Amino acid sequence: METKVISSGIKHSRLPESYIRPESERPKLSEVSDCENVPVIDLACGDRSLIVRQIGEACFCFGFFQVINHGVSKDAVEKMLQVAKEFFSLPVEEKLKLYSDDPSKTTRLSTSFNVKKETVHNWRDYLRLHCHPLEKYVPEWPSNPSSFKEIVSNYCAQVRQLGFRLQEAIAESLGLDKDSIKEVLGEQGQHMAVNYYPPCPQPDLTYGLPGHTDPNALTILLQDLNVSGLQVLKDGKWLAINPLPDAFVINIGDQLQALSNGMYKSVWHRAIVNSDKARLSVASFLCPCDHAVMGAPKALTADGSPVIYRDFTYAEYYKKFWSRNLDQEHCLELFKN
Ligand SMILES: O=C(O)CCC(=O)C(=O)O
Repeated sequence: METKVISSGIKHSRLPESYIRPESERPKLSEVSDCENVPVIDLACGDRSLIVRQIGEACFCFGFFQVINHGVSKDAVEKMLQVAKEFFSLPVEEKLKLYSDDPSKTTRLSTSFNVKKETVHNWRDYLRLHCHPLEKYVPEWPSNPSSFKEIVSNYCAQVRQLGFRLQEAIAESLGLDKDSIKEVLGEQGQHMAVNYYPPCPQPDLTYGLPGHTDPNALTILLQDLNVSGLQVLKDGKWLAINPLPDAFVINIGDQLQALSNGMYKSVWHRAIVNSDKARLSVASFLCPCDHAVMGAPKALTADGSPVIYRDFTYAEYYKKFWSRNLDQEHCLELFKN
């Protein structure tokens, strides 16, 4: 029986045709090496200027970094991963009650990326939730597992605070006032993608998620400790980011690239799948409010540097992003001056 999702318990011995990438677009896994120098930043090191400097260097050179001693409790993280596993282990009929391929729905289980737009699918199911304000969205979240709402709300609230601390340090690293980025982004939305990548019969022919950048401001990614799969593009080469205990991977999103006038890179990243283990990741996205206007702060162009992107609202950007396929040209290119 065909189902709409791939976490259906059905074992595939061959990759279905609709997931097979053309030869030139395949992940070429034998050419990927481990990233040996991932910036790992200790947020509790007690030296604020060191943290700001390390974050600035990481955003400039990599567009991503990992943080440890980040203030999100171990208990919250462990419970988040556990309840996510329990959700994806539910009978497929139960999960399908939440299924939708409409990106405008604020709570939905879906598969691949944008099934109605794409020509080749990705080996991923995901639960996508809007998370702020919690009291607005929690009532529509899954009530099975019964602990889901409480565990995920607690995790979201802690991750949000971490995101704000990082945005302050990022602003300072650009030589701006610490609150300036938060002020531009307004009352930030928060979304979560709980990604589930079942074992895949032919991982070299497909992706969990193909190379993309994130359309939001900042992404806080929790990786399953036991299974790697995240890769980032650095100097034209894909590098594997192996999970580090008690760490989050932080990605600069497209909006911070625009706000930094292109100085900080919205990093290209992708998720690959493997043949014997399911993998889970939890991405939390901080998003500007809809009417926030993205434009380089005057302080960054006062020396006569060209303004790279035209002013646009986040609502305009987000609509454009979801009207396209994930592996097209970078959406930010469409907003260049
Ligand atoms: O699963 C991962 O490691 C990456 C997830 C991701 O890039 C996303 O959810 O946008």
